[in-house]
Amino acid sequence: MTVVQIIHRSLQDLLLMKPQVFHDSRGFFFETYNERELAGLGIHYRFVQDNYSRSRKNVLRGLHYQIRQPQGKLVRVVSGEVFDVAVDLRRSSPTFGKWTGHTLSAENKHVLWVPPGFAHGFLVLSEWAEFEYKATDFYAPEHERTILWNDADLAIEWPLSAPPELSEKDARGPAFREAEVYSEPLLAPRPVAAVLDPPVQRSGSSPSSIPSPAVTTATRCRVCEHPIEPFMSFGQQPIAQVVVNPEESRAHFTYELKPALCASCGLFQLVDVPRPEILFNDTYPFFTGTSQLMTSHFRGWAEELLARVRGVRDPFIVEIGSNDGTLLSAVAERRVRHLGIEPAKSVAEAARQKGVTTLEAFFGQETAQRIRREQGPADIIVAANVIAHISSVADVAAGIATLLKDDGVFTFEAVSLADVIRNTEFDQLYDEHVFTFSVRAVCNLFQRVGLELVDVTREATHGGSLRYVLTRQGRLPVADTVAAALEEERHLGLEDAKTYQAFAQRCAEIRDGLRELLEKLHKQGHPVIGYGATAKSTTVLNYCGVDSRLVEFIADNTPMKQGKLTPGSHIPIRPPQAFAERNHEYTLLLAWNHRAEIERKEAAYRQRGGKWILYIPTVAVV
Ligand code: DWN
Ligand code: ZN
Repeated sequence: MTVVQIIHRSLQDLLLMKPQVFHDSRGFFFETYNERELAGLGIHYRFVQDNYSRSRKNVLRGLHYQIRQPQGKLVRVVSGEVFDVAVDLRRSSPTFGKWTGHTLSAENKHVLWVPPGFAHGFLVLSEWAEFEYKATDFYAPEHERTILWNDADLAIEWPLSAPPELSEKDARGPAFREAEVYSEPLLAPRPVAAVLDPPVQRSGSSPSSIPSPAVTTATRCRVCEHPIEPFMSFGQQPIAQVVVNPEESRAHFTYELKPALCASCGLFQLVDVPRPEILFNDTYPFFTGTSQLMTSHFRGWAEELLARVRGVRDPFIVEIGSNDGTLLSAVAERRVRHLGIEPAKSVAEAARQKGVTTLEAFFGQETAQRIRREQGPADIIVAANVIAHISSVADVAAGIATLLKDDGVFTFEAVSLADVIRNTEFDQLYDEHVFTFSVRAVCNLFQRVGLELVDVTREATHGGSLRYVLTRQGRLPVADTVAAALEEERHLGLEDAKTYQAFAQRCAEIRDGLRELLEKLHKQGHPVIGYGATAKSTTVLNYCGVDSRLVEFIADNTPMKQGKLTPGSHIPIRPPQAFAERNHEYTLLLAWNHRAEIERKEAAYRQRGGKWILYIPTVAVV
């Protein structure tokens, strides 16, 4: 569709366009849709459904919208004439609550782009009208909502000559004031074609099944909607845990890894985030149980949780992101009622084999309501290294508040922002870690849903994590640990932009230092082997430009990763035996958070003079 004129931009993001029409003696021709043209206008959505209707004069259809799976619509009239209305329902938009009306007809051939987040409707002005539109998401009746067409606050000036003909549902729509609106900002997609070139190949999910938009870009904080700006960039990065089959195409999907700090609520977040379905699916290769340390850590935590519900009748423990069931298996063994929620099939299957009841789903308000309805409220909701992975974290928080029993406890662990900044753990930043939480940001986030942070403790796992305990407001006394942690963050300057500039500078120094060291060893003819094909290593290898020239292979004990190549850098991944047999002198320790365990397992390497290359907090050979 060659757009010859943008006629109107009456509401934020809405576009009224006039396509180029070619007339000759036979009639006329015009393109009704052209992906590239629309991308040029900033419309990067993939359209998944076309709808067509015919209606008589004075029929009014609307005002319709879907509160979840919001649909963007590209609308036009094929025959006749309508008065087409869109109402902006996005609270974060400067035109929230405003309406716009346009005449669309077969004659003027105007095309209207109604972005997701708007209610839409039309009134037929001609004897009959045929109306067609493309939608960016599927029809979902359970999420469909209506606003009363003649709501007094909206005061839409329909060009009516008689009372309109309405469906029963449309005649009974709620007033705008009572209607559900979009309280979270709807993130605009980035150009999909540019980043999917050519797309990644994964077994069981063809590239074309990657839903659009592949990457969302936040210009506002995902929780408080304050504008955000990245303070640095780690460049284009592949998906951290899509290990590549050597036989398959090596071209890969990328997104730009660039973090930002919300100056209002203190939430540290990535600006660009790939869609979760691309990350967490049937080929997700991270299994908690690959580490003895993590297995015993989760066993210990499970014991603490079981102690908390001792004496409670028929307690119910829910884990969000239950992975391979390492934590819940201890609960299942005691025959305590439990439910693991895990969207990645690969690990969910492993959990079921351990006797853990597992629901394959993403967690949010909707899943929470369903579980509460079917199984009752939870005494404990637990989550390890997952809350920070979900870009719709506000919806997750709401879901937790829904599912939790009145005197229930929500406890979770996440990598600590203080540690990431203090130790320059830049490799903790990758697609899965949408957020890196500070205590302050956690307080602000959960306060919104009536949950209070009552305790926070340090855990040594993953290079420095925090374990948070929350309850409904005022249920338990707040431990001194909370004020102490907040004070420590202030002292570290976590609210200060300069802290992040200095962090960026240190990251660049590590990148240059590591690269220099690896180049030097290469020139001297020393082979370097990597240890641990971690998600973190994807950031390190791609940011520092390290490939199989500088690191011969990476040893890893995860069967699903062995025989594959690392994402982007394409370094072969081999089982730990290959490491033991290589007889080399230098190893880049990419799983540095498991250093003690790995050094113990590979004691023979040290004994024969092997050295470890570290890069956190600075580049060192030990
Ligand atoms: O948050 C996350 C954390 C919990 O786990 C996820 N987003 C993804 C994942 O991150 P990671 O891959 O950086 O985690 P790990 O635990 O540092 O990964 C360790 C890797 O090293 C695994 O691939 C297993 C491997 N390994 C090994 O080969 N031998 C680990 C140990 C302990 C070993 O002895
Ligand atoms: Zn914020």
